[in-house]
Amino acid sequence: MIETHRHGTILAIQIGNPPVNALSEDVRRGIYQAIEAAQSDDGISAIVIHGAGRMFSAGADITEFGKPLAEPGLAVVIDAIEASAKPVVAAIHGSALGGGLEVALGAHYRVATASAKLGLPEVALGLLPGAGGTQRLPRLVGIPAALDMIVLGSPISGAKALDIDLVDKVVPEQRLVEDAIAYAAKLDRPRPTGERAVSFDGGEFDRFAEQNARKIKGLDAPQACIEAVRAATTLSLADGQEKERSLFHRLMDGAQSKALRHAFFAERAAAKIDGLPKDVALRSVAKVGVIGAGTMGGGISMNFLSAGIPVTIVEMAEEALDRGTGLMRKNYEATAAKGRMTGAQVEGALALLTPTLDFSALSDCDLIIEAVYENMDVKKEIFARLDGIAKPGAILASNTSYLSVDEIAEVTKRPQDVVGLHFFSPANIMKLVEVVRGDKTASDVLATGMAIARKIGKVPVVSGVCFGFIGNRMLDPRLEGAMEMLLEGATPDQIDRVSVGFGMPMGPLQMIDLAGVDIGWHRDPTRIESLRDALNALGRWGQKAGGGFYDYDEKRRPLPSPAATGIIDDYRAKAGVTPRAISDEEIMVRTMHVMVNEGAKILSEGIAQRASDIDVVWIYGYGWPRHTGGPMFWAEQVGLTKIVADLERYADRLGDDFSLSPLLAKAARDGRSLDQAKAR
Ligand code: T1G
Repeated sequence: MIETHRHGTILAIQIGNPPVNALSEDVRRGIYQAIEAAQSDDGISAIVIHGAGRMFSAGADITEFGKPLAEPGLAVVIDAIEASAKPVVAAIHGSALGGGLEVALGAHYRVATASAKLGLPEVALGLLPGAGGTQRLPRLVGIPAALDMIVLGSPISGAKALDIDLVDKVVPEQRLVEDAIAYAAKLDRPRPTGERAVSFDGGEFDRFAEQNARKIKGLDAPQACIEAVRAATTLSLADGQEKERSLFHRLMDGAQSKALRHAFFAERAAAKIDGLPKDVALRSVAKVGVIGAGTMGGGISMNFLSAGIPVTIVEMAEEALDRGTGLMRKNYEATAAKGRMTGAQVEGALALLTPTLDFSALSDCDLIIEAVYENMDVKKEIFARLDGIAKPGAILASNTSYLSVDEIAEVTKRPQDVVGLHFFSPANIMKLVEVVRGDKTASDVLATGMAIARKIGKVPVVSGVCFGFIGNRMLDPRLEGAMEMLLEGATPDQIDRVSVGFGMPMGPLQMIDLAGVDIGWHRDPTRIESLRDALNALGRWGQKAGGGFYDYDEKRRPLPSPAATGIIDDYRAKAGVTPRAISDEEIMVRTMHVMVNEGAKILSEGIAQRASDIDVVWIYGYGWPRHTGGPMFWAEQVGLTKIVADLERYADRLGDDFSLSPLLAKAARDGRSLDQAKAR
């Protein structure tokens, strides 16, 4: 855990707690004892603290949260560092995050590598830096930089930290400890951060709040972070820490932090494939093939190109190929215009792209992703051809969003090499990838699918094979409920407002407008068998046609549509429906509770490995508000008994094909979580 080494009169304290040097109880005690012992050791003139392995420290040990805190608490350790009569230097490489950076702030001086990542991401866990960070950082870097790092959780590099005086020196990684020791040997006095005053003009807080209003709206932690930083401008260090501590404990006990900590661990749990050895040998993916240069094929290709992986993209016709590659360039240039990529990076990425009409060009690809029209016959034809072209051992993936990977695999002689890689649109932006394991998908193919998704910056979740996998299968009852209530008397805005008020980025009807009201439409305007048919028949195909359930302004903001209202009223009249008032509670049950019910079925069927995987799908695939933890975590916080009772209360309106999940009913009855109920 903690090792100390002497280098002349310099004491080096090494934090060693793999994999991320979390500041667990033993680490805190070890640092505290080493600092205290050094005070009375005349042979020591200065102290260096550094991390073993790949980083300085990822901060407090999050696994200890919720348990009684063992002394010494982190703030006590950091106060002891700052109170040291001998200068203390923090030597930072890799990550210094959360409490890790707070340890460095307690030190009197800081040395870092240029590529080090220094940050206070506690706000992402629904917390705030609780060991002096909100008080010491403003004293070192001023209010604007402190607010960015603390309220937005934005990390900075060692090089940037030097620019803003957060670190005193930047040194090469291979000489970090050596240079820090040499630097410490020249120091003759401590430099307590707490003795500094905060320089500010008072306007920073208003300017920050104005610029970031949307990002922090409705979230407890950002507001508390601002309050704590403001305290640093008026209170002494000790009083400011008192304020920080009380705000921290209030957040820790709050629902939002519990949900955000759940989401943190859920994302990491999703990377684990039950029953698969952690070290299964992965297949090498040096070259990727993509079939289809449409919106999805282009977006998928960009992920690999941006990660430096060459892509051969195949289309049937020159015009489609040119349109697809043109759209990729346009998307890259839009990113560059926002300053997120340089022109050279754009050209570098596109230089790795090989557009072709020649299907056999895929023969040297290690992973081939089919991203064509969502039609099983088309997909089967492509996989049959692939079987004869792809090299042995190539992974054959379909980007299908609903269809059976097993059925697709059956047309090949290598079903073990077939897997689903379901990207979410826009594929170059959305982080979720459902990695769909077929009955015959080999373990190393599944593991490679998960690893390559992470390599291109995605969040992968394993799904079994069913219609719609995890996310879209839960989306279906949500959309059906919305359409039914629209027919029964609710307005589009009333239905969507419930979801948006809950924190979803958009409601179900806005989502249909975005995706296309005409998706799955039979295209016969004379055949009107549903509300969607009625809208489609009159060209109200959604945003792409200028309007669907809503009209849209020049900024594509949804507006109530008199035209859509008229079509809906006419359809109701023809269907003999007398509109009725529908409560927000009913809308919640028929668009949200029904998803939880479907999620419980997905869990009980083994399509999802664990309830938290379903949460990850909805947070990263559909924008479920992270501060509520995802649909399954949220349902457990609401209480499964209440969820079941609500569904039963509206049973007569949930349609004939609705059935309550037995697992959900059992978990509610037994007072257990869904995972516990499944395990019994
Ligand atoms: N505590 C305990 N375990 C942690 C941890 C932490 N702080 N950070 C990561 N892990 C585990 C993680 O669950 C995984 O476990 C393994 O380490 C590898 O992590 C008082 C209150 C540092 C950028 O928010 O951002 O300090 O799954 O897969 O991709 O003010 O980990 O292998 O069993 O993420 O290389 C604030 C959280 C804490 C940083 C490395 N700190 N960590 O990424 O590895 S609160 C954070 C990260 C705090 C103080 C407050 C990342 C990373 P397993 P990984 P990675």
